Amino acid sequence: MVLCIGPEGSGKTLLLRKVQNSDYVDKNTTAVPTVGVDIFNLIIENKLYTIREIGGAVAPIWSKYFANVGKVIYVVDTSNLCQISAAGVLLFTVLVHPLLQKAKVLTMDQFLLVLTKMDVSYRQMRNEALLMLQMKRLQNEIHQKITVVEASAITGQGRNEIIKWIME
Ligand SMILES: Nc1nc2c(ncn2[C@@H]2O[C@H](COP(=O)(O)OP(=O)(O)OP(=O)(O)O)[C@@H](O)[C@H]2O)c(=O)[nH]1
Ligand SMILES: [Mg+2]
Repeated sequence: MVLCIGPEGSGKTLLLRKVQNSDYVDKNTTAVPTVGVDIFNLIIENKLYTIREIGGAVAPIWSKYFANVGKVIYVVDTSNLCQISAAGVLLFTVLVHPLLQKAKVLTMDQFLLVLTKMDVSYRQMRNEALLMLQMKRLQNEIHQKITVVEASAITGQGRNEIIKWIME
């Protein structure tokens, strides 16, 4: 099972809808905050993948879902640098959680960091975001690889990379 988490309003729901169906989302599509959990089923090459999004509003109970998780997608809003430090703190608490360590999510390159809303971000904000998330320090501390993808639910940027990563 794939778990999708990230701060409130970071763009998880819209991104997963876009991943599910590239025609579904355009610049007029909106999403409402996820109350609790949302399930997205994805069929790729006749295989079913289930992605479970947990709303940012219930971040304190994300860890309840860590037990049987195979992969984690962490979504950050690149256009909102004010929110990014908070996103980084949350990310750190996720990465060091014993259940995820136990689930070996971190030992097998199963952690995807999605920098989304790139359609409303500047190219340089990617680097700014990674700096603010303290990625270098994080990578050193957890000794594991985190894959980073730039994405947008509006333009579909990153969609193929995300699908490929889910299938791996
Ligand atoms: N410009 C732009 N806006 C986006 C993008 N993704 C999401 N949004 C907008 O950001 C807002 C929040 O998006 P959601 O997908 O609901 O965010 P979420 O992470 O699921 O939020 P919670 O469920 O509350 O945790 C909505 O108004 C979306 O329309 C994107 O790639 N580009
Ligand atoms: Mg949502």
